[in-house]
Amino acid sequence: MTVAAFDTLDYDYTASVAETAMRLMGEQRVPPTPNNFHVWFKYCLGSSPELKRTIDILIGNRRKFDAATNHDLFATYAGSQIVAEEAVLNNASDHLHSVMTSARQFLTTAIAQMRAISDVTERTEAGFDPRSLVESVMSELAKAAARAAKLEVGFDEKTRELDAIRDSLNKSEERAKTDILTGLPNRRALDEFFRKAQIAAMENGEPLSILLIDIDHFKQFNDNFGHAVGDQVLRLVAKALRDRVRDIDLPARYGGEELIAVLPGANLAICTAVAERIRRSMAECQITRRSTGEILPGITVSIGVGQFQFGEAMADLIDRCDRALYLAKKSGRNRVVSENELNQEMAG
Ligand code: GH3
Ligand code: MG
Ligand code: MG
Repeated sequence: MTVAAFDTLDYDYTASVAETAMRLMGEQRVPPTPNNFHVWFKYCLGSSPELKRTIDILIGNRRKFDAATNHDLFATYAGSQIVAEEAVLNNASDHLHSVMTSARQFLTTAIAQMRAISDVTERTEAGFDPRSLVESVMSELAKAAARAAKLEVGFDEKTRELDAIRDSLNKSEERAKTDILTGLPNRRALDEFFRKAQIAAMENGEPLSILLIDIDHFKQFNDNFGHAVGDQVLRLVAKALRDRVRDIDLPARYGGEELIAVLPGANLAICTAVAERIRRSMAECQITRRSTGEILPGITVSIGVGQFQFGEAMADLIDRCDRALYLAKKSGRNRVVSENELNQEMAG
């Protein structure tokens, strides 16, 4: 879809953009694959300010365009957009077409009406009886007004239909970014949010931190009480997380029994404090089985915390959180470990 839009550009210009893209890819050692070319062509075209900023920051930081980064760039700025654009276009094109048809009809009628009025005016100039001419003009104007009013109703209807389509597209996009089990944003939403938060953090020089939560001994819990009860617990942890982050943060389901939160503006200490509150709320929570009233063994979580380093990929930051999380598990579970402790352990 995006490629089709490129086709409408003039040949010389397109060729020069392509040449620049190939040159830059060569300089940055980006393998010339179709997906990478798509990204860099778009970068050189300047059609996506976000893509441009991200690549400029990566180049400014002398980051390597490794396979993961290239894949991320394509998925974020080219791949997913193509899918989204296709969905929007496929769903809305019929309605847009009918609106365009109405518009054309409206203009055709309006032009015919103006001709009729101007015919009457010409007759006036030719010296006809003024009273009958005034009546003719008035009758043509009345006809024009009636038709315009009818078309306006049609337009209103189409506009409402388009509004409904836009709403349903927004809702389906929302669904595509939500995890069904927990109701939290999913990985896709996380990637998108982090990308923007990362750019904002680099531009404003503000900190950005994430916390990674893993339920302790969850397999055993599932084995003892069944997967359905396990699912309820997962929802409970999701709620504990959602309730303890701010509106500007993004809590998300990272995978299986792992939840994550991105905290813009928070440094390691603040993020660790938030993580600690989440950990404590779970440790203090008593879980009762609704059907039987049976009190279930307490659920605890371990959390790894890390702070974004200028220019790094999300995967690298999550990797440090993951290692901190592993250390939390190793040192007894039901605890929060930050990446600082990771460094201390390596030094010690
Ligand atoms: P640890 O304290 O080391 O994290 O132990 P653990 O048992 O939690 O870790 P492990 O990785 O061995 O097991 C994770 C379990 O999480 C296994 C799987 O059954 C459970 N799990 C993952 N996703 C879901 C889910 O959506 N629902 C339920 N009920 N369980 C899940
Ligand atoms: Mg796990
Ligand atoms: Mg676990």
